[in-house]
Amino acid sequence: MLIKRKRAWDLPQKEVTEYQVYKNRRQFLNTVLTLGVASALPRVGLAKPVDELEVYQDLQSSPFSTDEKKTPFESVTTYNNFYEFGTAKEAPSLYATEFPDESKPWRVKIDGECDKPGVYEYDDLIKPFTLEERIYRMRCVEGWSMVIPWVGFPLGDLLKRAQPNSKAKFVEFTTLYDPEQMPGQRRAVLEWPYVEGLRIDEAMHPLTILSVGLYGKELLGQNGAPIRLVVPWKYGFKSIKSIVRIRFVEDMPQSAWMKANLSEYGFYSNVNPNVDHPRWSQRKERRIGEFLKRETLMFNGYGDEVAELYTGMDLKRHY
Ligand SMILES: Nc1nc2c(c(=O)[nH]1)N[C@H]1C(S)=C(S)[C@@H](COP(=O)(O)O)O[C@H]1N2
Ligand SMILES: [Mo]
Repeated sequence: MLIKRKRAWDLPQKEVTEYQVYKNRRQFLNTVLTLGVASALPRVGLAKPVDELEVYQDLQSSPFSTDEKKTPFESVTTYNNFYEFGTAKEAPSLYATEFPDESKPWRVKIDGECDKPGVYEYDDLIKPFTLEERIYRMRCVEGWSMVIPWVGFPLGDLLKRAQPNSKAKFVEFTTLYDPEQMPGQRRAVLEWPYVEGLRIDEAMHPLTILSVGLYGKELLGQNGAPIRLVVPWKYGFKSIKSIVRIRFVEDMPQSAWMKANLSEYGFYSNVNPNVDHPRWSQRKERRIGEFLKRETLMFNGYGDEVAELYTGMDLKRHY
């Protein structure tokens, strides 16, 4: 499944161009940083060269993919929210360049209300699954959106193997806690580690994936390497990055954002143009790279697939 490819000439021309743009920007940033402009800032390393990223071969395509124009690789990898590396959009691409530390094994614990809990090495965790490309819209609660070609597999396939029991009503996800690698965790921006949660039926829904890559290659640190959640009908903050624990629980998990401000960030956080954020409207959004705003779609345009999960629920109350 995975083949290391380091030659740009193996890649389709369009992607080569995107890489070139990306690399030029990296070089620029590295020059700026070497000149000491940002010398007071922690852990500035050289980015893993993009043409050394692992390339996934033979990805299965998916009927869930959109054919909308993809947001360029450069934007997807330099305009990020990953508060563990700082709150500025460019901070993750600047400070996650050596993340995750390859000398430390990445393990994911699966536990809680299930019959087959376990701790898996990253490779063993993903080995059983066929990787697909899923081109999804992503809508951030802040009012911008992208179209991202993820690589991943349905979360439900992994959850089923753990055999959740009848008490498993929710699934809780936890990001790595390691302030040495994640300088943002040295400041109390959120309660660390970042935690998110889904109802079990949301977690089992075929649109919900664990992602291990984008644009056909392994994830960069800034996008939540080596493995992150993607839930395309919910605001982006539900799609928790760099996961180390997946736990089946009976009670609704308290996410990092609920703890930070429950009146602004609820548990469900379904994309909904009719429910405003207390401080701004959610009617419209700016697709990164576009000038005019677009209408925000109910469930981010995935209503045909997911609306039935919420039958009978007042989505203004369960925001
Ligand atoms: N651990 C963790 N996961 C996170 C975040 C974060 O700060 N920490 N930010 C979230 C937000 S607000 C968004 S919009 C998406 C952004 O994903 P991307 O940078 O890969 O586009 O990641 C989400 N997952
Ligand atoms: Mo977000």
